[in-house]
Amino acid sequence: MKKAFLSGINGQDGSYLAELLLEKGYEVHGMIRKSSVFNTQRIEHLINYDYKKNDGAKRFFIHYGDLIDGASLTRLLRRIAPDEVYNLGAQSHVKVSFDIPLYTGDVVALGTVRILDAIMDIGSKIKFYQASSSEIFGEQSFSYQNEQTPLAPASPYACAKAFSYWMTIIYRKSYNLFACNGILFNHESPRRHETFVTRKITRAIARILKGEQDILYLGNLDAKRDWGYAKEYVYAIWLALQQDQPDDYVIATGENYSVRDFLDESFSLVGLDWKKYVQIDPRLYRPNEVSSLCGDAKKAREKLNWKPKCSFRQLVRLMLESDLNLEGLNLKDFEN
Ligand code: NAP
Ligand code: G4F
Repeated sequence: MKKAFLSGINGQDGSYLAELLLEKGYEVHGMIRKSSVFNTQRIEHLINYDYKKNDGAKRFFIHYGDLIDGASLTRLLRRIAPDEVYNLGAQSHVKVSFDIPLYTGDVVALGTVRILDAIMDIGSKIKFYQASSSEIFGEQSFSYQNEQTPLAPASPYACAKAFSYWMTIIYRKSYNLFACNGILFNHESPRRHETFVTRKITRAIARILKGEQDILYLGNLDAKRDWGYAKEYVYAIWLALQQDQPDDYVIATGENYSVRDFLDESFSLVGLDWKKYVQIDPRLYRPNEVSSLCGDAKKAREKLNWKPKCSFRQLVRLMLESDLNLEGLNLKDFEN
């Protein structure tokens, strides 16, 4: 039975990837950091569900640790001896990274090296996945970004991700480590944190319909992103580590839409005009915005045989449906 170790297991991707690995029969070990409030909301169903091996022993484990604490990482990896390590943990908010650049760099950039070094200490047979990001491309003149596109990070977060992207490649080349980067474009789901724009919008619509919110404050409505469905993207993450050779892959839908498009699509599903609710708050603008990102995932299609199925419209719908349900509402009751 394969063993996997995941940092960031309580994040959007960590929770979906843990589900996938458990379905595939893995023993799954997830790392959570100590926080003053409960931070296991996305994996409660996994903790409470008794995943068992054939011999009746448990298959799902949670451990305390932190990407800024290298000793904890080495200790955990030595004790668990995983076959695969997925580094999904991060201070993942681009705008927040301008406020806490040092912390972001510590977690996102140095945290990756701490895991790579722990793997080197223990044994280089471990396969390693690094959660890289389309943000490393920054502002581009190319309409589509792929594995050959030069990096031009535009935020502390992107710069830290660019550092860990290169360190993953450097460790692969220098020490023959099975280390892969997944360069994932934006991917969303009902488990997306509410501070990201898609979920902020769908959550607000549900609250507006419930009479709990009147105004939705947003920043730049013109930014365009290539938005896919997180559940499909974690399958690509897993596929990357099942190949014979380590490599780097862009994972994207190949279509992009603006924040304004997302507003049009989501509000119109419940028969509302977003212009009556949305107000621009200049504080939500970034000091340095990336105006447009759109991925070319040809390599993943050809080498991993991966392609996304969920369309932009389906994604908006499934997120909205989920947020309405959380408020005790039903999307069908609002559709024309
Ligand atoms: P997420 O929901 O923000 O999850 C990140 C997780 O990292 C959280 O569970 C968080 O723990 C944990 N974390 C934060 N600081 C940590 C630390 N110091 N030590 C250990 N864990 C820490 O992010 P996601 O959307 O699932 O994304 C997963 C990864 O892919 C991230 O690295 C992100 O940067 C990257 N990525 C995401 C996207 C996207 O569109 N979603 C696209 C490209 C790349 P708490 O729960 O305690 O906060
Ligand atoms: O939802 P966002 O915060 O996502 P962003 O910045 O694209 O980053 C996400 O995707 C990256 C992959 O490309 C990941 F690496 C990263 O970890 C994260 O998951 O913002 C999307 C766009 C931006 O252009 C932003 O300026 O929406 C715009 N926006 C407009 N109003 C807003 C808001 N973003 C947020 N978070 N909140 C707003 O009120």
